Amino acid sequence: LEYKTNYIESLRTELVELVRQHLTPIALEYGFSEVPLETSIKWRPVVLILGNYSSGKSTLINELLGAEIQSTGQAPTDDSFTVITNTDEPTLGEPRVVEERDGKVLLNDPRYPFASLSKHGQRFASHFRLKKVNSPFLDDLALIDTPGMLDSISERDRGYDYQDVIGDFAQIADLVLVLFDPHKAGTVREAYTSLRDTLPAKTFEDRVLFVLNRVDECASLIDLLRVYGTLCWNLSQMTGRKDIPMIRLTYSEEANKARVGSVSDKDFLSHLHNQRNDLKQAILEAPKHRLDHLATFVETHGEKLTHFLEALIAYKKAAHRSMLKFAFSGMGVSIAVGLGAYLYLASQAETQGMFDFPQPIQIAVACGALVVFFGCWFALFAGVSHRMFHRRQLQELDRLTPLNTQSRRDIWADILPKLREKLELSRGKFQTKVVKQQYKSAMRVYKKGSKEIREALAELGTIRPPDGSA
Ligand SMILES: Nc1nc2c(ncn2[C@@H]2O[C@H](COP(=O)(O)OP(=O)(O)OP(=O)(O)O)[C@@H](O)[C@H]2O)c(=O)[nH]1
Ligand SMILES: [Mg+2]
Repeated sequence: LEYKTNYIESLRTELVELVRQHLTPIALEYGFSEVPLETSIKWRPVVLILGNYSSGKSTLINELLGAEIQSTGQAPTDDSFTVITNTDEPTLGEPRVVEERDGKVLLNDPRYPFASLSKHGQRFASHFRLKKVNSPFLDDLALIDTPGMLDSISERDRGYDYQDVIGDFAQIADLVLVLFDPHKAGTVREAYTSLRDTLPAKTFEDRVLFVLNRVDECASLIDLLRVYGTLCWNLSQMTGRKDIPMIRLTYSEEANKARVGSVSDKDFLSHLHNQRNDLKQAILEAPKHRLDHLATFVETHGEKLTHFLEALIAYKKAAHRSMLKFAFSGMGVSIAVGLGAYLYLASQAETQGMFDFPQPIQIAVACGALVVFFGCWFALFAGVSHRMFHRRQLQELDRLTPLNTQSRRDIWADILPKLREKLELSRGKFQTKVVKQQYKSAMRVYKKGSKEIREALAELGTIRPPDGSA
């Protein structure tokens, strides 16, 4: 197990280093990211907790930490994003908040992975904070509590783009929990759309856990089934799929006990297995997702950047071909001009006795005319020809690279604006050698990095402690 941990750690370091050296410079140069790519993956494993307001996010977090760290209550209680992580030094005593940081500091601190969130502005920064808590639950991971999703549009004026922010956090997170409660099982759109748009499709199912929380508040088993059905229906409307992701059914024993004036028939609860502990276990396993997350990270960025560079190289190739064509036609015309000059001289010599030079000189003069004409042709029209080619290319960028698979088409849609910008700004003049070098290096990381890590993951899957429980 020790070996396994060390192995994971060294693999992780190696991968982060590969990204830093080979992918980040490209991403920065072409504007795919404002901060080094590895920023979001170099920190600790992160669990992001999303959900409707009052779905019990903070209650769950407090239960995991073993102390009242987050405030809880009916109605929207907390409109902040709170990162909860361990203390730098081991701190004895009951779990409590040992240190707090506010958003502005947090966004600018290079030790944390949140630099990319600075773009969401002041309003977001003032709704962002970090708490260091001395709870053993945080030994291997950090939690992020979020403001609840709201159901009415008018309530959503938060002063920053909630969906975008969620998307950015989701990219940092190794595991995303989405909590619903029986009262609002219909409000799934706000979270779902931003998750779908930012998380790579192939890891979506591994990385997102759906939870129907507060099930103790259902009036009866029938009521629970109705709520469950509603949630399934809404999720499938969102995903466009008929198969429903696994939804864990949980409730807080404590909150349930504290409920006053309960009138519901709670007999059904005794038949229902509270999946609270399973959920806790799943959260504790978030660090295991880190390698997979890294592999996917390298693959997504590798694929995107190599496709972009591939397009630049293809552009250059086409430019080269077009220039060659231009030169050949120029050569053709020049030869005609040279030949014309020669024939003219010869005929003049014969009929009028003018230009009666020896033949070698006539030929030399004709060649001279040819060269001068070609030179002028080139000087005058090469620029025009390139501009025409450039304009034509910009109109049909889609033809630059093969777009034969859906995933390539998706990536293409993503990189097209940047490609257009790069070509327009450089007017198609950039160094092919540099781009080719970048392509080679990105391709190596993309193929090697993801292959190595997938193999390692497969291997790790086979290493088990003697009791076979891991
Ligand atoms: N019966 C019952 N009540 C719960 C459960 N979980 C939370 N509650 C109560 O529901 C209310 C809202 O819980 P919070 O944990 O504050 O919910 P939240 O998702 O953090 O809400 P916001 O921060 O406002 O988005 C509190 O009064 C909790 O005591 C549960 O499983 N069962
Ligand atoms: Mg809360």
